[in-house]
Amino acid sequence: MKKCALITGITGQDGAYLAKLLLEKGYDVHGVVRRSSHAGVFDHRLKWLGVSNDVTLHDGNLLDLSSLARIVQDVQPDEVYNLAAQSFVTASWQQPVLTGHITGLGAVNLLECVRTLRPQARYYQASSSEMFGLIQETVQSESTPFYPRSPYGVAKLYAHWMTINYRESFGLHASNGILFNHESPLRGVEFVTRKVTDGVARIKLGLAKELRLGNIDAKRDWGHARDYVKAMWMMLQQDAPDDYVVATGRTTTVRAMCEIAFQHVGLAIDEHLIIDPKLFRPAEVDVLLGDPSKAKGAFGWQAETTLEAMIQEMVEADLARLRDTKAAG
Ligand code: NDP
Ligand code: GDR
Repeated sequence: MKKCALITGITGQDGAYLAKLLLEKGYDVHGVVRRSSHAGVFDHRLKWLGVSNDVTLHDGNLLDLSSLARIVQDVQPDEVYNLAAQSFVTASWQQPVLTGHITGLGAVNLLECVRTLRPQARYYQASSSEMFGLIQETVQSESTPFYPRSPYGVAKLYAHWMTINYRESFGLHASNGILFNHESPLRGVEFVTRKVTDGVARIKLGLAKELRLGNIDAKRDWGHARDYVKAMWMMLQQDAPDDYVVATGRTTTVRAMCEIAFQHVGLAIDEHLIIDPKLFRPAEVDVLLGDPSKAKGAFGWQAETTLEAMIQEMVEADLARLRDTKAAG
């Protein structure tokens, strides 16, 4: 019997990579998509990966429990991956209530549907290293205390604890993946890696002169989304549900990540990079560095892609995309 997976956030970066992985493993893959006035462009990431015709999409919204109930009832999934969220940290100060509804309470809407309609399904919650926030320990593991620094981080922490609560209260097979930053050519352009690779590609092609960034002293533990979705799947294959940190174990400043991109195309960073105080955040997470040893010990997961290889792949993808756009227009 084919296994059946339901993915919320299937049109996002991770949703697309996870859909591809599960299709390769022989799953029947279903995804939740919210209605958009831009019909037709919503699944561009799935198209980029060549899987848009192989997944079944259902109209629904994490804010609307009735839509999720209908979908869970129809699909009867074996595995549910809750990847949908308002996921941009900066936007969470501009829309803190909406972020709380989608990123926090939205997870509970889905947990309720699983609990009442499909309790045997295994559930994955997309938790985040943003929950660590103001760092209490130099290297963060599953036992590091949380101290979120943004409305997004607070909302994620609520969903994280509700996932644990549903596991302990109702015996659901529900796991939290505490994922550190992960990127790819499918990353939204508002996030710093993709903003940098897109900006560097534009400068290289003569379409822009400068790149404006905020706090380039912040440090992040960056991995590749393709590697990280494997960890999500592996978590749900374990006999017992649990919570796992997923990270590379290496941290790098935004500036050093930027240098990789500029060097790749032979440009000097100091001739193009401008620091814009307007892009600094009301509260910053200065440094993140994860310890993935629990995931490695439990199911052998480890990051496969270096930061250098990933940034170069992203720059090349942005160069190709911009050249295509230029040629077409
Ligand atoms: P993206 O921002 O690329 O994707 C978010 C997805 O959520 C999109 O498909 C979006 O749909 C969907 N969505 C947003 N609001 C709703 C809603 N109300 N109802 C239904 N769907 C909705 O995120 P990523 O793929 O990067 O991340 C996946 C998950 O992992 C997120 O929960 C994120 O917070 C979390 N995470 C990400 C990390 C990272 O570094 N990437 C690290 C740790 C956690 P639409 O296309 O319509 O906008
Ligand atoms: P983050 O990712 O907030 O860690 O959340 P982002 O790429 O947005 O920021 C990383 C760091 O770069 C600094 N920075 C800038 N960031 C952006 N976006 N734009 C800029 O111009 C800029 N200049 C400097 C930021 O201040 C920050 O320190 C991501 C999201 O995917 C979350 O959903 C996820 O949970 C966490 O990663 C883990």
